[in-house]
Amino acid sequence: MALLPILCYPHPNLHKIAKPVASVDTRIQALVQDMLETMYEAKGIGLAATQIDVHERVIVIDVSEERDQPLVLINPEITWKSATTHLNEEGCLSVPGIYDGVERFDEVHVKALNEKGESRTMETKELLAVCVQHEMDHLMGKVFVEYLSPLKRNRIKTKMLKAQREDAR
Ligand code: K1U
Ligand code: ZN
Repeated sequence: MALLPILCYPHPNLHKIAKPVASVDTRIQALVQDMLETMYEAKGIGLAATQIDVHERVIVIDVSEERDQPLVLINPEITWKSATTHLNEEGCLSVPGIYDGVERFDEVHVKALNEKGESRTMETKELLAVCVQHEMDHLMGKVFVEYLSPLKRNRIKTKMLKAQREDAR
């Protein structure tokens, strides 16, 4: 297993659109293990392959308190969305230290392959539903700050670039 570097906003590769996984083979299973290790080490509740500069439709999630219920979503598709939405506070491992409100569907049903290549449909709500929507946005090249106003987004971009310059010194 390996810890993988996480791309930081505004890295241009965060805007790449991920391609479907053709086959859940040993390469994808190794990628999933590395993504889980990286997510747990970063203390995140989710991670999309886009964030580690791999542009294939793979997501890992664990919203459990005990951090012992990993979920693997390969080629995820939302099959149903609730009529209602809610403003939720979100963070992102690619935008460290920034939290803000994003409107998300309250519940979504998602069909995906697991790490064994088996197709499953999950009915999600609360934090899991928010996390699924956030991670699926990453696979489409969208970072949560793009839901914020241009003013806020530009301030965040400037702050991130300044922090990255200081880290590079
Ligand atoms: O995709 C990511 O960058 C992971 C991200 C997932 C996420 C968090 C919160 C709402 C939606 C999606 C994180 O894990 S950020 C860090 C974190 O653990 C966290 C932040 C706020 C609330 C709950 C958890
Ligand atoms: Zn994120």
